[in-house]
Amino acid sequence: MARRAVFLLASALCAGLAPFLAAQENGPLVEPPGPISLDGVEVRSYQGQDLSSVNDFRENSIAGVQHVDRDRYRLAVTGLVRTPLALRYQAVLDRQRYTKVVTLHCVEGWSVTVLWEGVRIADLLADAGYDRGATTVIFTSADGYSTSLPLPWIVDRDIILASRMNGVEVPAERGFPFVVVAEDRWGYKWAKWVTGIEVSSDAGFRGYWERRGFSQGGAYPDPFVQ
Ligand SMILES: Nc1nc2c(c(=O)[nH]1)N[C@H]1C(S)=C(S)[C@@H](COP(=O)(O)O)O[C@H]1N2
Ligand SMILES: [Mo]
Repeated sequence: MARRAVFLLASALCAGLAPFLAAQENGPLVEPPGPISLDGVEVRSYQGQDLSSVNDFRENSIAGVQHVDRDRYRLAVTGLVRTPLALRYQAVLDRQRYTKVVTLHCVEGWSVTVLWEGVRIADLLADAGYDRGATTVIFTSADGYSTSLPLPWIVDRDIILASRMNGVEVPAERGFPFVVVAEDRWGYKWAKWVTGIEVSSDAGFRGYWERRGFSQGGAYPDPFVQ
């Protein structure tokens, strides 16, 4: 009796395992991951305009791709402000959002046109209570990168800090969690992996590439070497 029970149990187990064993023989059950995992379907045209792909950029960052932990992330808004801020990722996302189609031109000669979505930097600065006499905003990043842009220009042009591109979350390769959409400025003004926004009166501040000879204003298509 006991032997029969063991036999039945063993048969049942084998029958149960059979489909899994068969699947194993037919190859892996999971598709191999693509080059960049996106959380949705990328938008490739918007209001009749063709968009580039999130993958059309050339990754040439100063210290390679940064992987920022979304739970531990804080966006610091500091400098000439009444109340310095340290905003969680979600706290930034929860604000009023804006979209724009903007082209990034890298000094290497390539460009990408993308539908960007994010928050107005001016809104973040207003929350911190910035000094109206300040001239400059300095951006700092997880990889030690830095660059600056004129404060009045950021306010007047509704410059955004983007968390989505072509309808998907900005991937690590493109600057997760936030990238500055510095329209009409060369690509080196588009800080990726932004961790700090500092309000300053140092209009002559020179960031990573500016210290290495790139123009401080960075206006496109003006010459970028001074
Ligand atoms: N933090 C950080 N942001 C950065 C850079 C960088 O090296 N580090 N490179 C800049 C340059 S030169 C360009 S053209 C754009 C786009 O770079 P990508 O093609 O490497 O994404 O990001 C800009 N922002
Ligand atoms: Mo660039």
